[in-house]
Amino acid sequence: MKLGRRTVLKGSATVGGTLLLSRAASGGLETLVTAQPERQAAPVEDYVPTTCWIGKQDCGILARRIDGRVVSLQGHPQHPRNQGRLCPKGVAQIMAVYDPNRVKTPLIRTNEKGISGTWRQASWDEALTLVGERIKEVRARDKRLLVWQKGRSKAEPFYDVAFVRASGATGLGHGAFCSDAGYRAAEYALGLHGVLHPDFRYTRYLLSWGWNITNAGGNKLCWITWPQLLTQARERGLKVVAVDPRRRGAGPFADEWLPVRPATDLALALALGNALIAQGTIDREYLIRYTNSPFLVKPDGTFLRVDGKEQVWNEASQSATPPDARDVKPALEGTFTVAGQSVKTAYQLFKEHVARYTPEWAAEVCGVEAAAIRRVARELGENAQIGSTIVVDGVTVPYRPVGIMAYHMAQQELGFQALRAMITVFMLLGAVGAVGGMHLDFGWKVHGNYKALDEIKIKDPPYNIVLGDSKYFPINSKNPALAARVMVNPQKYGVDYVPEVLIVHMTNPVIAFGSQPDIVEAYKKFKFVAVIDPWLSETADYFADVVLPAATMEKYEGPLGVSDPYTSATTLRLPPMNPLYQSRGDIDIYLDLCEKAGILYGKDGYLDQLNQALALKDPQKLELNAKPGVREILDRWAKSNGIAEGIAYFERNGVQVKGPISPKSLYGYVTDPPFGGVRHRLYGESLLRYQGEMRAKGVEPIYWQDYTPLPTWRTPTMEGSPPEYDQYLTSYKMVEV
Ligand SMILES: Nc1nc2c(c(=O)[nH]1)N[C@H]1C(S)=C(S)[C@@H](COP(=O)(O)OP(=O)(O)OC[C@H]3O[C@@H](n4cnc5c(=O)[nH]c(N)nc54)[C@H](O)[C@@H]3O)O[C@H]1N2
Ligand SMILES: Nc1nc2c(c(=O)[nH]1)N[C@H]1C(S)=C(S)[C@@H](COP(=O)(O)OP(=O)(O)OC[C@H]3O[C@@H](n4cnc5c(=O)[nH]c(N)nc54)[C@H](O)[C@@H]3O)O[C@H]1N2
Ligand code: SF4
Ligand SMILES: [Mo]
Repeated sequence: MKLGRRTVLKGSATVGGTLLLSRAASGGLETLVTAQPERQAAPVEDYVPTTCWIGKQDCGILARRIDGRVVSLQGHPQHPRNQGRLCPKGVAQIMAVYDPNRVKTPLIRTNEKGISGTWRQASWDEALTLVGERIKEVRARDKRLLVWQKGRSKAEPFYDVAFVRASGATGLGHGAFCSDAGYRAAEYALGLHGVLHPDFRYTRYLLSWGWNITNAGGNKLCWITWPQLLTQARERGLKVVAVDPRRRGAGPFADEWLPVRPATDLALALALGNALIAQGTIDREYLIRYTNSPFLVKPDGTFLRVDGKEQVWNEASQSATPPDARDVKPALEGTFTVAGQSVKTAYQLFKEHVARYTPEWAAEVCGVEAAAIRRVARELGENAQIGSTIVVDGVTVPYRPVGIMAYHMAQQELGFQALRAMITVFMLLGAVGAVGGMHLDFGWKVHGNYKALDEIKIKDPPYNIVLGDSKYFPINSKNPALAARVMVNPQKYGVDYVPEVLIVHMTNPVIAFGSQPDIVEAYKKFKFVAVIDPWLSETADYFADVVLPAATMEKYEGPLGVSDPYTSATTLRLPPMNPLYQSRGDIDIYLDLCEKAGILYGKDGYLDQLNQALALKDPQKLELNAKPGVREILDRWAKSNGIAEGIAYFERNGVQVKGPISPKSLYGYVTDPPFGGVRHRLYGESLLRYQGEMRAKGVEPIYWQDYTPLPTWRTPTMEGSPPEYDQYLTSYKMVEV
């Protein structure tokens, strides 16, 4: 069979940085490459850009089409996150797109809930009217009765922000089962929203701490980007130490394996801190200037304050002064007497605290030999080259080429404190935000939680279903399983209502969230459940009253930030063909659902919220009394962001690569002001305050025991299991799923 001329091929893929791509009529989009006359009879082959839909990091895709139908997928060469590659899952998603078991029309349940469903097909109008009416009815009584449960969000402004605000629903996420404890630890300690990754371009020594290198994600991303950067770093001589109960995840990419006993990572991190101090590889300058290490702490564990200001011991004047006093020379360690009371620096307390966590002690707890812990500490200390600097793109930055990748380490009972302890190791080395050091996000942006998590006002009941600001979980990640427990027994937690209507978006809580019995019991209590999903997930099968079939990759979605650590970029998901069967794009569904629920138009309606969430500027703002199409909204977003061509730019190019990220936003030491102007918290004074308030309010130790100002080891609850439970169950992702 004669195929049409390929419009995009190696070598001819770009013209002046622009891809030549055609969109045939079936996509409803303009054809940019005119077909040759002789091709008209032959099948037309072309490539259109879109974005991976099945994964987490929105890799760029060129969808190869024949006569407008997608036949295979390949990586977008200019996309910073995948640079022309796709992972096995990315290539194979075409099987999911054409899966005959997709839900093909809206479904309405015909049997009772709590068992596998029987269904009748419905029109979109009937299904959306039903869901819209239930939303309208429940909101009129009490907005708290409406819950929106999401999984991954592929268009936060449309879903998490605008829909939640317009509807007043309580929004629940899945992060509590992923890495939210790590996010909270990092936000609290350093002010950044992320968990931990290395500066791969410069790092020379990496702790791959519970990173499943050959199969899964690491911090924030899905798969391809980190392994690409890792292999390049290996070629430059990077040494990798894997800390994992399992060896296979790191495969051939690790030089050394520390087989840690599951859920003892906190103990190991504390012992590394102990060894670093013992061997003296401590970045005193960083600790004094940029952390609360020199702050003076009173015997009750709170900071010494004068006129509300924390104090340091000024070695120049031999007196307590504010940390920002002129010519101050703060002491890092020591015990001093101020106004008749004995005070210690926070670092002194840390040093005394970790003195008990020797490598020998940790060896007993984690099963890693003391000598190996000491060796790793020594190698960290040597490689960190404390005091050194390097020039990157003309900017002089401290150079500490020791890094860590840790993400799912948050997924354990002591996850919050384990991550704090890992962060502390790199604080001691001065590697936070250094060249080659420990990084957390793509750019050095201080998150609102740095302040918010330090200023929580613990309230008395009644509480909301996620127990936000409660005496039970002051630091709170809106855990859906906790909400489920609360729904099953609201009185126990001081909650005076039970939600009635649930919308489930892109998540399968019955399978993905623990504990399953709690989720199942709670879901039985919802009077009405609508599930938006391309498939009949277990959650839909057992609990949906209505299933709204979402399209897979064949839809508009975004905007999506697709920067890698060194390159800033944005993209959109574009439909390479029309939605299959009667499925529809999620955003289309929300627009119609809001209309049916009476929350689309007018002030504070969904369109008004979209204007704010997408930061649309005049003249691109949406009219508040007319329903736009999704393509039009994204077109306005693009124009509002200075892309004169609008969405057509993305339809041609797939991705907007804005260019390299400047060292001044990448490296915390040299941002203006350094580290965004916040002091890193070695010592968590507010955690101690929360503990005190929780105890005063009479809650049981299980709630407050881990609110300690310094990360503190305790034996995990599972160790108290009856002796016949003599195995550990650990989990990990697999590349093929
Ligand atoms: N192919 C594929 N890729 C994915 C995903 C997917 O489903 N499939 N999911 C994406 C998502 S949502 C995420 S969050 C990321 C996650 O990606 P990763 O952060 O790499 O997480 P896991 O695969 O869970 O791997 C965690 C590693 O921790 C080890 N481990 C288990 N228990 C312990 C312990 O107690 N201590 C230590 N030190 N190690 C332990 C496991 O053996 C495993 O090697 O992957 C993303 N990428
Ligand atoms: N058993 C188990 N539990 C886990 C994990 C695990 O590996 N195993 N990993 C944990 C982690 S790290 C995470 S992040 C969470 C993830 O858990 P979830 O957030 O529940 O994610 P998934 O299980 O991937 O479920 C996604 C659902 O969304 C549907 N879906 C897919 N694409 C779309 C779409 O475009 N639109 C809509 N509306 N729906 C779509 C899928 O059909 C599926 O039913 O689970 C956590 N819990
Ligand atoms: S790494 Fe993730 S986003 Fe990228 S192609 Fe694979 S599944 Fe898709
Ligand atoms: Mo995750």
